[in-house]
Amino acid sequence: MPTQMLETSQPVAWLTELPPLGMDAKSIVADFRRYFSHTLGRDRHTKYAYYMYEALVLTLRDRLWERWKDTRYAYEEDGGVRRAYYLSMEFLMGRAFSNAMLNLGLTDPVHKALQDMGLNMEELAECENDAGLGNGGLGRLAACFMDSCATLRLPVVGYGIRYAYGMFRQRIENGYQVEEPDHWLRSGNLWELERPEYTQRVRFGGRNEAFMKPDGEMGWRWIDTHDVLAVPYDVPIPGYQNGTVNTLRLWSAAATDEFDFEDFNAGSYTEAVGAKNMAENITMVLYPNDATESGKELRLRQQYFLASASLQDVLRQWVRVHGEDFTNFAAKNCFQLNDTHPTIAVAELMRLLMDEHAVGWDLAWTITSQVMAYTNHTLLPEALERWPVRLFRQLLPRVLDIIYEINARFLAEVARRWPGDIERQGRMSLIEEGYEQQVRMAYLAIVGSTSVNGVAALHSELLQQGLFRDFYELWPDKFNNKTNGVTQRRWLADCNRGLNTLITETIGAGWVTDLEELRKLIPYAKDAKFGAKWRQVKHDNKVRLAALIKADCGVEFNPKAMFDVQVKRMHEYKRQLLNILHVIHLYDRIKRGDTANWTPRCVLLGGKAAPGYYMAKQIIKLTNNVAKVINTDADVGDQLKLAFLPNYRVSAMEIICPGTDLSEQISTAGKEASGTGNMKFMMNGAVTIGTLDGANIEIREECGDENFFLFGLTAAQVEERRQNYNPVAIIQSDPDITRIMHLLESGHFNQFERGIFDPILHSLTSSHDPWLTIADLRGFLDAQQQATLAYQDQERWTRMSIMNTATSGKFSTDRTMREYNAEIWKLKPLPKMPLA
Ligand code: 17S
Repeated sequence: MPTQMLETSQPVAWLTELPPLGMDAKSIVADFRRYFSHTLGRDRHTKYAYYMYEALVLTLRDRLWERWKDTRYAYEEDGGVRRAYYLSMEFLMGRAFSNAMLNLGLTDPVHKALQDMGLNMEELAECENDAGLGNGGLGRLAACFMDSCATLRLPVVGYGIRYAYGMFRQRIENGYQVEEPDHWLRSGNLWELERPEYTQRVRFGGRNEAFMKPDGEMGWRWIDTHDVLAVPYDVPIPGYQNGTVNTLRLWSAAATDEFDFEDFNAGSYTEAVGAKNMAENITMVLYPNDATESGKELRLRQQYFLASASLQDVLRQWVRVHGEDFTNFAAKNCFQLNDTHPTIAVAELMRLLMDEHAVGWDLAWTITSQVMAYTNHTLLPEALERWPVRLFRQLLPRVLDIIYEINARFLAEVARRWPGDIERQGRMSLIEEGYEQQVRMAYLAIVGSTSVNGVAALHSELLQQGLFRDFYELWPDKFNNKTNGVTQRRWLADCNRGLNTLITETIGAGWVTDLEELRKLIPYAKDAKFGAKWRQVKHDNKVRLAALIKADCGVEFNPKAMFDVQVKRMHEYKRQLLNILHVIHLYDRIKRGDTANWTPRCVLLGGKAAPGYYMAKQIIKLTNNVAKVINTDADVGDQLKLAFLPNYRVSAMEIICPGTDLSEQISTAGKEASGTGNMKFMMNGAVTIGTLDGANIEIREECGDENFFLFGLTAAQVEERRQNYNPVAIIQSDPDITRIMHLLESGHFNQFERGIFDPILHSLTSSHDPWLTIADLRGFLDAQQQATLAYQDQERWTRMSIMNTATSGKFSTDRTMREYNAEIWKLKPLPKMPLA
């Protein structure tokens, strides 16, 4: 046992309250200077922005640390308050610096401090790497949830994985995506606190052995395992100016000592050291697929590693206070499963309770099925996780046995409810039969949970009527909706300083913690003077965005043009292709001289493709080729620009959404579970062009039909249209579409790369195209023309923009978290903190 993991018997009476740290510019300057010189040991020869950034983080961090301790103590009141744990394989945190300043209420003092020293804040902030520990919406949602829980003073702990390599960095080479490793921890991470004292041991492999328990019952032992240590790193999550700092606990894998000794005894020193990697591999890299299951053994190891370490950590804390009495465990704890990725926790909690804490099956199951809650994030069949039984048996034999037992008891319940309905039993079984038996993780999550929710009204409805229909019939009360949100602290207050100031001057600052307050802006939508200021802020944000695009794409965006933006993961269902077809249409009109009453447009796309997703990568290449033709054509000039922004990430979105006029949310209806980028754009005064999909439906309900450009088939119509879909007939009967397709087919955008876009053309023209892109194209072109006309009337556009921000209140994660808490978690907010 390393000495740091052993408690001492020495007293802690000396550990009394320290005086609170100063929150003024003067104290900040003093700390900053001391950290730079004494702690970091730098001087005038090492005047690097990075060291100044470090000194500033250390200064801010002390102020987080003192609030963090108060919050931890508050968790322990009355033998421990009821808590929720958010289990997620992804937390897409982005940068912490600016958010920490905002939530500590230090933005102005730090500004003043730096100004006094003559330092430039932006340059220091740029030193921080994004924590890219997530793929997209699901991971960023977890991060927004953490912010809102801390702001609402909810006792919620996040549990995740500390990947050494986060989401890959994307470069564009000859128009193609190239992936580079994201070694985000290279220069260390000052925002985390390693806690080796809370290390857990996670087991893999081995076999099951039966034995007789003292009471004569049969018990199982899981033996001959290969163990890995899980070392926690805690990340502070400050609430908004409320003295509360919650915890995000990220696990990192380390080899055990025995791991080495086994091989040392065999006399192979180098092999033993080399074998360490096998254990430490587990948390090396984030899987970069966002919608297809990977099916890889290492991924299952990651999932079990997260679930087991987190559950053991919670049980350890429980036993420390309550001993081996678990009667109140379910009253004090609940676990929210972020998709099926951590769902193995259902079986693992059963195992830990039974095998490690001597709880019988019935009580263990009562506890487990009361504490688990499952959130589904996708309807795409290819995203539904299934793990081969064979893999489970190899890696987690004891866990597999428990899953079989859960299934047997569950199927008996199905049989009681629907006697003789064998087909239904087969459909609902946790084990899918076939060439290879598979564990259906979503079904395990439903059976093992007290709550199952989707992430937008339409999505939850489709889950109940489609994907999970059988389970909805069995347990209608388990199912519910929790429409997603985003945190307005990061996604408006912090990333859009200009709008923050204008809004706060106009209606006060209440909206920062109560977003519905933005409704007070509605009367100002018709106020010409306010409108002019609104436009000026948007213009300034567009200048800033244009500078980013110039720097990263080499393309000039004129801030007077309409900024039309689609940034999100590259996926066929999100239909970036539909967007490009519209751009080609505009290009075609310019080339034909059909430009009477033209509105200049600058179209921005950005997003990563999963490295193995061929079509998504081709769509990136197509975007870049079309961009090259358009941007270098003298006839086009300022009337139309197209750019693909490489390496889309959280910190890029913080510049993109404030500078956007038109937000593209154009997925095939029924495919985008919710979307959250759509909410960030709306909040920042972009108008949406979109389908009736995911949260778009609720966005349109809030802002009103007249402030939203709607087009496309509904989810029901999509299902119907698939039966008789003939894209070629549509192409032939619509001259605009004929010309667009002709430009593509003629090789105009790939003159020296013949045939490279054939797969794209083939999918667009196939009657089996699942995304029905051509079916929605006419409607899309018309809606785009409506947007153009609206934009020509700048007063009208400004009104629409203001109305979008003013009615975005519903899409705060504060509302989302209140709903989770009222209906699932039932936590009591922590008391007001001393340093609020
Ligand atoms: C998204 N789902 S990112 C939905 N699933 O597509 C959005 N990732 O519509 C929604 O707004 C968002 O969730 C938040 O609710 C996502 O293996 C699935 C996934 C991730 C990783 C993986 C497999 C699947 C590495």
